[in-house]
Amino acid sequence: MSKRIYIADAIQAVNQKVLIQGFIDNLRDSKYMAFIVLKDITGKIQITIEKETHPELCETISQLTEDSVITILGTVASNDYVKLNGVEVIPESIQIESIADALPIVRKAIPATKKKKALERSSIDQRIDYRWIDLRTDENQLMFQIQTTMVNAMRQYLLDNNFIEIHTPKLIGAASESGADVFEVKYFDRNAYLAQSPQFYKQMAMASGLERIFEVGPVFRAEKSYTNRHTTEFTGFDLEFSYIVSYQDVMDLEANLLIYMLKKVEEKYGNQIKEIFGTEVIVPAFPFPTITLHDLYDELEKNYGYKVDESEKGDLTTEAEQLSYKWSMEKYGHEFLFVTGFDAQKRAFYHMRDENGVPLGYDLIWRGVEITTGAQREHRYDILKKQAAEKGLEEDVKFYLEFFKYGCPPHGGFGLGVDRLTMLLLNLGIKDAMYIFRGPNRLNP
Ligand code: AMO
Repeated sequence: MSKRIYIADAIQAVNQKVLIQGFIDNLRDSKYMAFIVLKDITGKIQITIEKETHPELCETISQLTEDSVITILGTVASNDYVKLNGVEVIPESIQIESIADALPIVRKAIPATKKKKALERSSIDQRIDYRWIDLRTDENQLMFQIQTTMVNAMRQYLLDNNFIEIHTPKLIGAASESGADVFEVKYFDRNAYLAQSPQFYKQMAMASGLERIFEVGPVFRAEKSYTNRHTTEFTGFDLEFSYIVSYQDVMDLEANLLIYMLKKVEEKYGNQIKEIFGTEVIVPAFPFPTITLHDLYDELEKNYGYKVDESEKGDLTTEAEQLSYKWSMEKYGHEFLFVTGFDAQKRAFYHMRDENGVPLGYDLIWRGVEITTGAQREHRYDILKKQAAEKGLEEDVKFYLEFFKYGCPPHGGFGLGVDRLTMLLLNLGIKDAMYIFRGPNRLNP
């Protein structure tokens, strides 16, 4: 028995005998001929069976269905009439590994033919019910290859800049972001929480002298949001580093990290992303434009007549987030925008504040969606304790405050949502961009 090879390699192996395996992407079985398009993670190839010359294969072929998994031993032949790469496999044997029932979802709209009515694409919620089948499409498989390159490039950038990768606990004793959005879980005879971010533990690494750390891991949010960018569990790309002078250092690092990543993605997948997802990967220029929240509201009102009540101006509204994209494209031709100058009431207690009480932090908006919150952190024990107390958190975060009592360097960092990055890069909604979405009404599959 020969060894299985990838279809992409089989396409190159003209006149050679190959063993290939995969899903049946397309099947046409007529009286004299049968054509199978076989797909694996690397590509597709046509299998051509002339029934008269291979009567022994007919019984097997009659059992086949689309999406069944088969093993083919055959010879690759070049044939200019074959649209798919000009090659076909003439099989010696076909082995059925697994037969697929009729599929319960329509992954892609099917246009009407003379014999059959058009079929609409199933909704994303129906497709998530059968996500493993939905993930077999070329687009979805490409998405995860792109995401791999994306995360890998960011990891590589940080490793090249002396960052250490850590893994913090996801079962924790206190809410790190807001008490309202935390999942409580039973923990023996008491309650624990699912981490809403690695915030406390990435800062602990600063107090541990690790200087520069990052983590890629699950983040849980008990938010009852039904939007195309919220989920109750996502993958966070978080980092923290010491001896910064200001939060500008954090913004600069993030901008350079994203430029590096988008360059890698563009080089490897730019053309395919354009062709398959219909959107361009633009490698942004350094520095990214920055604006204060106050000035942004002024600009949005001046340019687009967008008005919000004074009471809402301490934070970014969703509409302002979306409009800010239009503004930054018109003003700077830049897809990214840093927004600073948030109201301390709306921001986490751990952000350092300036002499006027304004948090030294930012949000980063890409294509009209927040992808990051970052800040210089308050590392001075007494001030941090006071800021926690102001938000009524002093008792809950007592263990965290201890991190700052025995020496801790000045530091800052940010949290970046991997699912949002993927979604924006490929112009998708979050449900399409995640391996399996989790929402208030979605815990299965
Ligand atoms: P924040 O709460 O802004 O900041 O989260 C950081 C980033 O995580 C992503 N994100 C989400 N993605 C999908 N669904 C959600 N419900 C969701 N909530 C957040 C976004 C967001 O910008 N500790 C701080 C970060 C820091 O200061 O280091 C924090 O968690 O992309």
